[in-house]
Amino acid sequence: MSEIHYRSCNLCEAICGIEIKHADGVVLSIAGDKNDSFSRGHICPKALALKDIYEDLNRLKSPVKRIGDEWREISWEAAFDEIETRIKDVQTRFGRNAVAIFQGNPSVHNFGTLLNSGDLLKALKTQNNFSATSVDQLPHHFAAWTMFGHPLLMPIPDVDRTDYFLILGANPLASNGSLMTAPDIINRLENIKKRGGKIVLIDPRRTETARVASEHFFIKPSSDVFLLLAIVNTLFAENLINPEQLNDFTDGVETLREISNEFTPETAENLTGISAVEIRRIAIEFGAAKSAVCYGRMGVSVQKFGSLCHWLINSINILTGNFDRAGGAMFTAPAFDLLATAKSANIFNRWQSRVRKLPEFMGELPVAALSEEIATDGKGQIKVLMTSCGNPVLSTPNGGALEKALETLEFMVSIDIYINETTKYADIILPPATGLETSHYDVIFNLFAVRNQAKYSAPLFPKQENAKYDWEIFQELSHRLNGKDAPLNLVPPEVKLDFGLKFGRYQMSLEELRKNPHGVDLGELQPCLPERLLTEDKRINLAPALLVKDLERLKVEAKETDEFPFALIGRRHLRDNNSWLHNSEILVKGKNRCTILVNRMDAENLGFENGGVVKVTSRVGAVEIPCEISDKIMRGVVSIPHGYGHARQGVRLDVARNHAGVSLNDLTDERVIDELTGNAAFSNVRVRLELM
Ligand SMILES: Nc1nc2c(c(=O)[nH]1)N[C@H]1C(S)=C(S)[C@@H](COP(=O)(O)OP(=O)(O)OC[C@H]3O[C@@H](n4cnc5c(=O)[nH]c(N)nc54)[C@H](O)[C@@H]3O)O[C@H]1N2
Ligand SMILES: Nc1nc2c(c(=O)[nH]1)N[C@H]1C(S)=C(S)[C@@H](COP(=O)(O)OP(=O)(O)OC[C@H]3O[C@@H](n4cnc5c(=O)[nH]c(N)nc54)[C@H](O)[C@@H]3O)O[C@H]1N2
Ligand code: SF4
Ligand SMILES: [Mo]
Repeated sequence: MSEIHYRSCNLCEAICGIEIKHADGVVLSIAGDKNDSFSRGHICPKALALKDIYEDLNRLKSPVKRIGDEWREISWEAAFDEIETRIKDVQTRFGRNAVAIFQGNPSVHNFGTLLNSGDLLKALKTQNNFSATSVDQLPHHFAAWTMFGHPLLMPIPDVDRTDYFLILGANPLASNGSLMTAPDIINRLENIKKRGGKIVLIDPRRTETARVASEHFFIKPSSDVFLLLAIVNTLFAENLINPEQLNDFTDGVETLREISNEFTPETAENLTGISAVEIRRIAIEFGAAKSAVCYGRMGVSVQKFGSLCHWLINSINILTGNFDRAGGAMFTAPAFDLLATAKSANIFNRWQSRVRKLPEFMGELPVAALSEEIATDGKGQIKVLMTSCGNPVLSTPNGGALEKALETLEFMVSIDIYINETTKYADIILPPATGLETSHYDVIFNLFAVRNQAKYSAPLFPKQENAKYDWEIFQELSHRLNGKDAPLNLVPPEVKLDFGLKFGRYQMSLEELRKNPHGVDLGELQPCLPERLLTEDKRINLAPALLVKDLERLKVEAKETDEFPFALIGRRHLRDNNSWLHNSEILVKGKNRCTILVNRMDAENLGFENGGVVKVTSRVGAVEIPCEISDKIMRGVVSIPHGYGHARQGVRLDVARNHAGVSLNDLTDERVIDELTGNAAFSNVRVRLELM
């Protein structure tokens, strides 16, 4: 007899409700849950991979220890004993900072890791704390912290009610929405147009999302800051400034007027490739729309001026009165609120990375500094690395340099389910129970969702005998590193969750959520300012000093040398998920997706043909990759997806090996960053192309 299980898919930020038919421990089918109050039956092909992950023969089920090129299964006790001894030894000899940690993307899709990571960091007491944040959304956090008082207080586009959606550097039709949890995004976007609204997309590639956009404009990679400044300039010039209800608690409008004075649409035209006439029209339509929201994501975050971009995006919403009101950018009111007890604090530049002096933010250092911190001798050098839920060899800039550095570590431990491009360097891998074996509540993405909602999913299958959850591993490691003699008292994340729900604004409980496996809808986003602000003075700062000062960097023109005439950008495909779902046959089958997109005219000039192998060279490395000629990419720009490169020796991913591709991050440059925050600048990596 088959049974039905309802849960949320935890693979991306959309948290779609899924319906799983299963019998005798085997998944029979996975479909969208039509009764999920939020996702309304929507899923994407990746959800099917949950079955593959569960059944994957390459997935580790027991701790393993590397002895030369061999992996030997060891007991949890032996693994923890060795990790404890080795870490404490290095800390004694070289100090706390000699032990570093990197936490990757799936950490935020697992409330067990998320609610326990703080304790592990406290136990490690290291300033060498790295995560995927600094190859992703650090500039969003920086803008939120400087303007609204807390890095997690990020405004979300109210897509369900807006009349004008201006999107920069996001491709929700492939990514399913990011820092905008909006399952079934395609229908939410289509509905904007159905109500007579407009979607305008700015992207160097005519992406999947361009298909639903009313207008698409190519933009030269990394030039968005000039477009945004020109929009602000036009809003002032055309008297479209009207912060309305925000006036009472917003500072800095005049500073923005002065700043934007010199950045006219005419100056932006050459720099961006978008005509002054169009820039002016976009600004005027935005300012005049009944409601409008400007939203930018990865494409404007991972660039040299990422923080400036996110500051200006927020500013455009505020200046036009499209903030904290329906159809604009709004704050959420989640049932479990990570901000419930949050306070404003100085969380920037309290320490710097040792070698390049990159600034700390939120207790973290930029991961662009990781390889040099391992490879450069001296006091404070990293000797031990712990990774959890991450594959930085494939996901951080100049992965090749990191690989070399990992080989020199004294000790490395990875909490991960696979032996992949990064974890193959570990001495010990601790594999947690994952996916369908875990419970799920989204403590992060409900904070960034376009509707308030709450949903808890119980595990579908019990974890295997002797297996441990991520949170159990975290608690054991914290306990041992804290050196406590008392026995370890494991506390499931459900305890914190229940507490947070009960004392939260809706006074819910875990029990109530268990009774509602399709989720509980808590309504549309509501105006909440100034109460929700976390700045000390409860005011919005439209002109934070750190960002205003950073404008000085714009004066230094980027040189496009003849040596590297092309701008390289990344891309995501609906059936990829960063570096780690290529071991699912169902997701990788079909046409090779790891190609370089080259504009048709550029290809003609260079004599490239479809499918021909192209050598791509940057300052840091070279790869050879098949060419895909396209009209959908701007001239002078080429694109390669990230997350591939599985042919490396020693990787145990049998399916992925047959779809290996090359790693984009063998070309990206750890020295090219948003200098204000240290976030990696993956957009506009300079490269040259040669026919092989
Ligand atoms: N050039 C370029 N580089 C990029 C990007 C880009 O656009 N361009 N995107 C960046 C972005 S936005 C991100 S978020 C990063 C992502 O990069 P990373 O943060 O490094 O994460 P993934 O590549 O998703 O790798 C996830 C790892 O977690 C493991 N894992 C999966 N489930 C679990 C689990 O339940 N528990 C544990 N412990 N481990 C698990 C997988 O086996 C895998 O090793 O990549 C970044 N890198
Ligand atoms: N299918 C799938 N879904 C995913 C992921 C995945 O790997 N696969 N990853 C998840 C993660 S970790 C994240 S962070 C999100 C990311 O979510 P999104 O940001 O929506 O996804 P991207 O595809 O990276 O979109 C970035 C867009 O910016 C464009 N771009 C590049 N450079 C520039 C520039 O200089 N200016 C402008 N205006 N645009 C530029 C790119 O062409 C691309 O279309 O997706 C999440 N969802
Ligand atoms: S969009 Fe796909 S991967 Fe993301 S949560 Fe929904 S089903 Fe899962
Ligand atoms: Mo990400």
